[in-house]
This record gives sequence, C-alpha cells and structure tokens, in this order.
Amino acid sequence: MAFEANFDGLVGPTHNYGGLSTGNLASAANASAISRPREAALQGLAKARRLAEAGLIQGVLPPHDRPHLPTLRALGFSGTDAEVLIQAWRTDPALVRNVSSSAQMWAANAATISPAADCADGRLHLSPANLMTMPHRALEASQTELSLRAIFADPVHFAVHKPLPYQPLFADEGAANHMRLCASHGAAGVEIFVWGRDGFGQQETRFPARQTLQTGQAIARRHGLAEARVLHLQQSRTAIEAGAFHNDVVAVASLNVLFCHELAFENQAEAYEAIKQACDGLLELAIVEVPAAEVPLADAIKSYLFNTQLLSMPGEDRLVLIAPEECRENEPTRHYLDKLVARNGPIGRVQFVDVRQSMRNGGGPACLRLRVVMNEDQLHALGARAILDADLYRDLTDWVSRHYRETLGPDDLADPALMLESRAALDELTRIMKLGTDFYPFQRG
Ligand code: SUG
Repeated sequence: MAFEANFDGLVGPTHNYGGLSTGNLASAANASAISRPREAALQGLAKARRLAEAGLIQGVLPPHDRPHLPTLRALGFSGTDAEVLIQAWRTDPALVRNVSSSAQMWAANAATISPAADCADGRLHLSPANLMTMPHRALEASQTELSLRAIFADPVHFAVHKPLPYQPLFADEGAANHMRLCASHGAAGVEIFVWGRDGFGQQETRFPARQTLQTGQAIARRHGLAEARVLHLQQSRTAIEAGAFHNDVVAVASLNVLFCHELAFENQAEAYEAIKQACDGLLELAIVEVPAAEVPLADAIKSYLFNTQLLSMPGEDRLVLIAPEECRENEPTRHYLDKLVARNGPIGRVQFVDVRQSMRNGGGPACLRLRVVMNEDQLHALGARAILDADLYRDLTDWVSRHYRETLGPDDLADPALMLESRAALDELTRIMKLGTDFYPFQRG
C-alpha cells in the first residue's frame, strides 16, 4: 500500500525577514521586520504534528548551517569566523543577509520527487533543486542533497540525483512547480512540470520566472518517466506578474483532483485538454477551478488559497484542505471556501493552521512540505531519525525552546553570537536526528 508522506522543513535559528525574493510580494512587504524564530519553528512543528496525529506519515528535514561561512570565505573574507562575519557585514550587509536566510524551511523547493510507480527502474527518484535564480536560495542544494542522502540512503529503494547543472537554462525550484495526478498513490500517475520560461528564450516577465521548460524535461528523463504520462505546462505570465513566483501559489493537485485558479496556466483551456488526454484511462480527473470573478488573483496570492495541502485523511471520503489562517481573513477567499465545502465536490473540509511567521516571507503550508509518495518497505528503509512521532516532536520542541531566539532584528545577523548559537543548536540536532557528526560544514572543520 502506498501513501503520501510529507517532509516539512524545520525553520532554522536565523529565520528573518531579509526582503530577498523579488517577485514574492510578502517577502518584499516584510523586509526588515522583526522575526520570531522560536515561534516560527514551533508553528511549523505544530502543523506537522497535527497531520501526524491525524494518522498521516510526517517527516522533517533539518535546517541548514547559517550564516554560511564557506560562501563568505569563497568571496575573499578571511580571519576567524567572527572576523569573517563582521568584515562581510561592514563591506556589504546584503551579502550577510543572503547567507543568513533560513529559506531551506520551504521544503517544497528542496527537490522534485517521482514515486516508484512512475519510474522505469521501480525506485523512488529524488532530484535536489539547484534554486539558482535567487542568491540566498542557490546555497541550499548541496546541503539538501546531503539531507536526502542521509534519509533516503538505501539505493535499493531510492535514487538521489545531483542537482541539475547551475545554469539559468536549468533553473529549478523543485516540487513547487510539479504536480502529480493519480487514481491512488501507488498507481502510475501523470506528472506535470510547470515552467515559467523557455530557457533558450528571453525572460518575458518583469518578475523572475524561476523554472524552465528544460528543467522539467531533464528531470522527467533522469527519473525515467514514461513520456505519455508527463506534461510540461507553461505557468501563466499574468500569474507570475501578480506575484505567483511558483506554480504552487496558484494550483495544487492531489490524487485525481486538480485545484487551481482560472489564471494558473498560459492557454488554460489547452492545458486542461492536455491534462485530460494524459489522464485518460488512468484516472477520473476532477478539476476544481476557482474563477477570478469569485477570488481575484491578487486575493488568491494574498491569502495563499492554493498554497494549501490537499490531503486524503484516514476515515474521510472527501479531501481536506489544510489552509493558512490568512484564508479565513481574506473575504473573497473565505466566501469561496464556505461554498466549496458546502457543495458535493471532492473537497469536503478546510482546516486552518497558523504559520504566520512563514507566510510573512511568502511561505504557506504547502511551501513548508515536500511530498513523498512511498510504501511500507520504503518507509522502513529510511535512514536517520526523520519521522515525526510523539517522541521526536517532544525532542524537537524542547530543542527549539532551548536554542532559538525569541526575536531577530535585521542588525542581529551581524552578531557572531547568533552564529555560535545556531551552530550549537544544529550540532545537537545532528544527534537528535541521527545525522552523523560531519553533517554540517562547521562540523567538518
Ligand atoms: O523562495 N521566500 C521563499 C518562499 C518560498 C515559498 N515556496 C513555495 N511557494 N513553494 C522564496 O521566495 C524570502 C526570504 C526573505 O526575504 O528573507 C524567501 O526566500
């Protein structure tokens, strides 16, 4: 029996509002605001725990080492670690903001996953995303690869790839631009790669399109996906211009259901036709399209209506939408959701979660998680200690409460003490999660 597990990115000790992501409206609007790392990490863990308690398989991915000193040293800063940080801050605080981001918490960007049922060699394939469009995110891939190799270590079941080459032609933001439709999790599905730009063409949007057509093609190839069950759809330029910097800001799929905004794809009617054809004979497709007349794009992006987790819960016939509190506060979105669950469609219930600390950087419930469809054998083959049972939840909340600061202001990033505190936290985390003693750069000396 296959099921969908969700691996959530743990919020790191340096969670802050750096205003680093052009085209991500929330990130820009909250630049330099005071962040609350401890609250952010506990909000993320509470969401994850809630799904685990509902009977779903829930995992966690470790934060990365920030500030990332190897990058500052590569840029020519030298001396002790504290000297490197202070010098870099004096020279260019923007550099320090970039190497201090906790953006790896948005695990939907960590990798693209194809379950075994879709892959020619019958293994589960994982491609870490190079995240090369945004400087602060381009630092993530190598550590993400280590995390995936530690957790999905068994080569009998799992194939962890290298990130795609670091070139604009292969700009990759992972599962945030990938959807899968299937009759049941264990059945072969249709994998949809959504791209914002043709890597050989010109940038057509004012805001960066962070995924190319060539990226999806390369991933489908290396994962061994059957051509007839793969689609490459263009994200609507209108959506990118309105602030939908990933497809998962305007669309989400689960099992046979596609829930999307009317303006999610370029040539939406053609996109639907292509999806229908690819699904024909495999599954009974249900498209739930939200009209702009009911929820304007701007409201969908503000509320993150589509950055929701669409889940099949044990004991419930219809899917449940895990939505951010902001959906309740946005009037058109709230009205729409009331109507949605009242009618007899595939989505039967909405559950609201408070992930406001993440939302202020443009990260909703769906950004925080990486979906991995797997079976019992694969679950038992996992390495490290990444599955969130009651014990791990207790250990992690206790760990956060002891190590994380309550607040962080922009200038705190220059403080060498924050770097040392973060390292002490992550060093202990490698023991809690059984990640080995040389998992982070600072542990390798
Ligand atoms: O890449 N925000 C992230 C949000 C990622 C959301 N992920 C998905 N939609 N799947 C980004 O734009 C902001 C960091 C800052 O400004 O401090 C940031 O990186």
